Amino acid sequence: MSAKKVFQEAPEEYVLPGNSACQGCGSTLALRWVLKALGKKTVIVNPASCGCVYVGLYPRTAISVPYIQVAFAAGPAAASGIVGGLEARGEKDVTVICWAGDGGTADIGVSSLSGSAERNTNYIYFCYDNEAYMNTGTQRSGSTPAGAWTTTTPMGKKEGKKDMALIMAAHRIPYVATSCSSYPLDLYDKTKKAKIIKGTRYIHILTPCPPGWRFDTELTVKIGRLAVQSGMWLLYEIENGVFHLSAPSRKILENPEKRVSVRDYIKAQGRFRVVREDEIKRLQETIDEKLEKVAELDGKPLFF
Ligand SMILES: Cc1ncc(C[n+]2csc(CCOP(=O)(O)OP(=O)(O)O)c2C)c(N)n1
Ligand code: SF4
Ligand SMILES: [Mg+2]
Repeated sequence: MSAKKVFQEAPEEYVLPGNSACQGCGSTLALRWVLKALGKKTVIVNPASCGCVYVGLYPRTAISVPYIQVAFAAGPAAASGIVGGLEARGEKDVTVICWAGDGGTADIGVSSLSGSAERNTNYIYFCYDNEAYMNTGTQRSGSTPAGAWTTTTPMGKKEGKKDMALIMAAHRIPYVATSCSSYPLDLYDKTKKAKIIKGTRYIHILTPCPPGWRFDTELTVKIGRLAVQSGMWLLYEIENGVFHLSAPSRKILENPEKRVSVRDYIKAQGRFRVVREDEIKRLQETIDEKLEKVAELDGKPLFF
């Protein structure tokens, strides 16, 4: 769908201006398009994160849908309770979502999230991934990529990024997707699709963060695009276990000349300043190999 059509179909804004996010925050961009796709009959459960800060302190709020803030590890458990309550009241047209950061998802909330997926709780879980614990000043999470500086990885993280989307797919839930705040139409379409599916749906969104990733605030959209154009971040869907690459990632796979080098992505951000040239070369080889494997998977079931 084109942006013009989205604004005709969903003119209402649910993320209000004047919120307390940093300038250039990718997370608020993503939430804006998610809520446009879901509409006003949405309940948001938000575990401790930057989201709690930019939505604001009671009695003020920066979003115009019902919202509850819960303890860091408890997002999916709280969402499960709300889903159960709505079902008991016979409310069928309300969408319950969890809006959680990558630390809340890949680390402290993963047990509760896995439990909800195992029960196939009828909700959509969104992980907005700024690749560190940003609300508390940039500590590493399981989702921080190798090489990235954080206050707890001063020489660059040694371990790789935990692949939460694939972990969630292994729960055999009906819908898993990845997206990025720099591709709002991709995010809008995937959220609309997820809205009408029943059961646990999981959407993992890469959301660049200027202060944590160390780039200028006007570059947020560009950095997210470089992540996808370099193959560092893949956009795909896994519907009922079948893997499908999304158009922006398919484009770089089918047209290698349109692929941006990993070096361009790395050098655009201060958080990777400790990464050496030989490490960038190795990372490029890893990405090239990953893209070859992904080409073979496209259109096929992921698991036996
Ligand atoms: C049990 C517990 N430990 C630590 C905290 C402090 N805390 C609040 S938000 C946060 C970081 C959240 O990181 P993430 O989920 O990635 O969201 P982001 O802040 O990056 O948006 C931490 C450590 C807390 N609220 N509760
Ligand atoms: S620290 Fe990053 S994620 Fe948090 S509000 Fe600022 S830009 Fe957004
Ligand atoms: Mg985070």
